[in-house]
Amino acid sequence: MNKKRVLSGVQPTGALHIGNWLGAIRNWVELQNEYETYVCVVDLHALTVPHNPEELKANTLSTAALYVACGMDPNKCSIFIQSHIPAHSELCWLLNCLTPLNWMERMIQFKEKAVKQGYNVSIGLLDYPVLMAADILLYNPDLVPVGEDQKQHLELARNIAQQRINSKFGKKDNHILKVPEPLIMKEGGKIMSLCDGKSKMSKSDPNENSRISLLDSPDIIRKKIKRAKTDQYIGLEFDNSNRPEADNLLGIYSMVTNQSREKVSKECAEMGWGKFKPLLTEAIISCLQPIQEKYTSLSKNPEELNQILINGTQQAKELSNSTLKRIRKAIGLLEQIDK
Ligand code: AQP
Repeated sequence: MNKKRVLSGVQPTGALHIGNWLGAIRNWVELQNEYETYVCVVDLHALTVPHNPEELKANTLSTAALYVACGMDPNKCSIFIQSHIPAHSELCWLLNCLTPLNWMERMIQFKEKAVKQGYNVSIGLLDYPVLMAADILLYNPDLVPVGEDQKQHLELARNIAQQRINSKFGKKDNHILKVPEPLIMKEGGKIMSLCDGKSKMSKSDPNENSRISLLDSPDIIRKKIKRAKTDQYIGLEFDNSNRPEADNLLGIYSMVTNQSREKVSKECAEMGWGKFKPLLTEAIISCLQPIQEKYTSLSKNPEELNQILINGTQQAKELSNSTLKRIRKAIGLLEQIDK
């Protein structure tokens, strides 16, 4: 029986942090054993906010290397860079012409990021969810792993596939595109900033101390956890809305030690911050150590990563080109005549 297919990606807008790992990449590592898995570095999405070209190049490469360092196995999945497959941009244009503007204006992420950028906000940022729909629909996945923050974008991709492509241009029993289902991950829903338990840990937060990056040295991790915001209470607990920092840091501790929430709740119920923070620090350092070692070894052998990306691109191109060809034909674009 054919395996079901999943697709996901991270945008190289900065150094990957433990939120990206616990909320996304660590889950993909499990998924690749069960599903036909495609993961990409969505560099075209990183252009939707102001960027520095040299940093973008470096972040794109290090994100791909971190996928492998975190356990994505090129023998079990296809790893590629979004912009290496022109079909993403082309399908984005086709979908742009079929997507009503008022669907886009409702997107929460656009509203939040647009406020931060003010009058300088780009059309690309408004269009981000259509590009994401193109990324997804090109690969006809059955499932798309999504965190809380991306649910609305996946819903848009489903609506475009169903209402704007299949219903308008497909035949009753012969759909052009698969309408993917969300795969809601059990763990790592939302890791919050170390400086404010109510806002999401983000690569692009200007305050470095708000996040633990996957490549932070043990000393940096110690400093960041030492500075992390706490409260005046003794004893760590989950789900107390007056204590978002306790909930967040205890959640991280539970995930990095692979212990249940019940177990860590009991362990830390009477513990003061002074005892908890060193415990959390050492747990983070030791679970990042194998990732950092693998990353260092990959950096010493760039040819290995290159080959992984060449193979992944080849596999992704075959699949995406066949979907694009089907859509082009269905919407009435004349087929190219090869000599
Ligand atoms: N704080 C988080 N907690 C849990 N999961 C998270 N993800 C991101 N931040 C957290 C998950 O990581 C995947 C890739 O994210 P992305 O880089 O494509 O977009 P993002 O959600 O916008 O990530 P950042 O780090 O916040 O980047 P910037 O600052 O550039 O916006 C997604 O599956 C996401 O859910």
